[in-house]
Amino acid sequence: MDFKTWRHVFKLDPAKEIADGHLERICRSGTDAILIGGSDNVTLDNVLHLTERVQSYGLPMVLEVSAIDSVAPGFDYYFIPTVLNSDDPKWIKGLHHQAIREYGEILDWNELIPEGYCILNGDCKAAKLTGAKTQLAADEVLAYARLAEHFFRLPIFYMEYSGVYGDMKLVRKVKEVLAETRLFYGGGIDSADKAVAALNAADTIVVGNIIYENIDKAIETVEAVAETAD
Ligand code: 1GP
Repeated sequence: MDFKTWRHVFKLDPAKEIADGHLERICRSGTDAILIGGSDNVTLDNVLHLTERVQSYGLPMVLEVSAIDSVAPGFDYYFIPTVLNSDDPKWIKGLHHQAIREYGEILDWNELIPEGYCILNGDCKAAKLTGAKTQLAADEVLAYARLAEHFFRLPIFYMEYSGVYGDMKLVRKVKEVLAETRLFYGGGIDSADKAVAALNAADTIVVGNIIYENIDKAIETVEAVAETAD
């Protein structure tokens, strides 16, 4: 199992309710992995509860860590965001330093995958929480991508439009400047067409909100990706 081959990922928010039947459809949809993460009200309890429910389907599971006290065992990977376009060091390396200070001796470094986040929707919770500077010109975004790949050597660069569908022209441009670093795109994918267009621009697409709004549409995004050649 290698996250570098994933093309479609569902992101489940531990703070949101999901019925068993819907969860089953998500986990049996053919998606490459389940990412568990959110920006609000993520607790150890709700992470553990959701993990337990997802585990039985045997899919690759990732915890995207947003708070140190909600880290649970049992995941294949722990994705650790560093928000490149925040000016608050806490979100770039502060919480990370704190966590390593506490758990550095027992961490399995092979399970930790740092993600260079570039948050591009100023209205989303993550942008507000981290004070991300989202009004960026294309060359600023490209410079963050290059910073991620060539300076920090991050395995993932994540263009996060959470809640809105992003600028695919810009996503494509970013893809052109990345070679080793994998480009994740997330935000506003709520149909087969948008899923295909986003996958044509990025390496991996992340589908979140629509799971809770329209489960049929969510499933369509996986089917559409499956029909697209790798
Ligand atoms: C959110 O990037 C993901 O972190 C997915 O975005 O919820 O808008 O699908 P949506």
